[in-house]
Amino acid sequence: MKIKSANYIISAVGSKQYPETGYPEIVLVGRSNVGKSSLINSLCMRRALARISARPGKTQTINFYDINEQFYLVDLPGYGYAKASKEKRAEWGAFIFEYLRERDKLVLIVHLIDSRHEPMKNDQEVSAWLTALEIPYVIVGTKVDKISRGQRPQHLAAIRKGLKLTSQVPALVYSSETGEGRDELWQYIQDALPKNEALVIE
Ligand SMILES: Nc1nc2c(ncn2[C@@H]2O[C@H](COP(=O)(O)OP(=O)(O)O)[C@@H](O)[C@H]2O)c(=O)[nH]1
Ligand SMILES: [Mg+2]
Repeated sequence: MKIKSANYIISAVGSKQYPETGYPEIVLVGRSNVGKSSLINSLCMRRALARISARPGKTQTINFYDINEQFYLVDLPGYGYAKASKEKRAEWGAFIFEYLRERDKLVLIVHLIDSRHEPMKNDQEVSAWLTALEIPYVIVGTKVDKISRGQRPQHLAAIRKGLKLTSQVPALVYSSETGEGRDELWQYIQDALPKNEALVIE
């Protein structure tokens, strides 16, 4: 796996700011604090590509990262921030929906779930909603370094059950601390990219 370049492009607050290069997009979505920014940094082997926020849920932006000038990793705003108002939550849905509706180059949705806990109600709702889009969809259980090896299958099974995933939906575990799961996730990303893009990744 070779990352030749990884660059932050923009934190979009509206659709007019979305890039227009037409690259394929890999979307990351998850609860606030699930480890999305850490995963982006870990995937790209960069320490500070995505900001790791100590104050989650502050701004609702869609962040685009250009990888190898071939595709984008797209970081959607986290949902489920405990202190967010009802209005903010509705805003999340509308913003994300607009993005998902407008972009025709979405090739993979990566849904992050904290592998330590059973999926919460909003994880279930978002999962049902994302699956209905019929875009390739993969589950990533984050922070797996916090779980002993022996317990991992149980935790992954609990995620599957909680989200009512069909056996076709792949689920893997990830640790941004150790890099565990990195190669596996890149493989899914590579498989999701159009052939000519995939060739660039060694
Ligand atoms: N142990 C461990 N902690 C993590 C991992 N990923 C993220 N974290 C921690 O979880 C918190 C939230 O991470 P962040 O990436 O900002 O989450 P985001 O809100 O989803 O972008 C931070 O304190 C991170 O250091 C991981 O793989 N293992
Ligand atoms: Mg973040």
